[in-house]
Amino acid sequence: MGRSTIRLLLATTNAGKARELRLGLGRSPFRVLTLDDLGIRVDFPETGATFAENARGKSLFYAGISGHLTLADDSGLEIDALDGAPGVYSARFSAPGATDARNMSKVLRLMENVPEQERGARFVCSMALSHDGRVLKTTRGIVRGRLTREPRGCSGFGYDPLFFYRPFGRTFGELSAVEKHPISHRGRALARMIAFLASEIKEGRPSLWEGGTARGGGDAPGGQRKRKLRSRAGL
Ligand code: ITT
Repeated sequence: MGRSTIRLLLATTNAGKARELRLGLGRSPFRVLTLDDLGIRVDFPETGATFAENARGKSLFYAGISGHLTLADDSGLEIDALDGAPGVYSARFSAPGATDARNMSKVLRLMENVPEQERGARFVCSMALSHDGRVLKTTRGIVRGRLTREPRGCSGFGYDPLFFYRPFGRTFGELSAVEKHPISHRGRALARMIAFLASEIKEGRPSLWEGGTARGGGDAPGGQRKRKLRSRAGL
């Protein structure tokens, strides 16, 4: 498979997310870029009431700045006993710009007197893919687990050391990236996004990636354009 010229921007400032997304896209035909690679330092203000709203806004925002096909992930932890909190506030639960350690301490404090059978929680991930002012696809992934009473393990990021995943008998903080990916909320949302991208590429639909910053090559007849796109995608 030749090296692809189709660029896909990961619209995240979170290094943990970026690592996991890169892992999941490892065998895809895209040339994966980060905001850092493009020198984009501006922050998207997340004011949405839902993960889906924030993911759409984030992907449109960075697609507009970069001109590239752009994938955004908005995600977080929803705790049953806290009526779904921290939810969309997961990253800044204890304070704006909070550390993972402080966010985990707050969760543990709030959950201190919650009995075992009421410690259910889920991670949710909404993804949105945008280009040229349009959201092309949204997907969602969820994984259920249970909150521990103290952090366990130091893999991953965010609330991973508190999130006990029963089928593996370990917290996400005790899983390797390769173990976490296929069963995680992010891995599940990404698998759906990759399936969409693969079918778009197979069909040779040009809307996703024509040109670096704008549409281009639009004068190729259908079959020729399809072949060109498939070959650019390394298929
Ligand atoms: P970007 O918006 O730049 O992508 P962010 O960290 O602000 O980065 P979100 O607003 O989507 O991203 O907040 C996600 C937070 O939810 C993240 O900071 C963690 O605290 C938590 N989270 C999401 N996915 C997680 C995971 O796989 N493991 C542990 N915690 C996770």
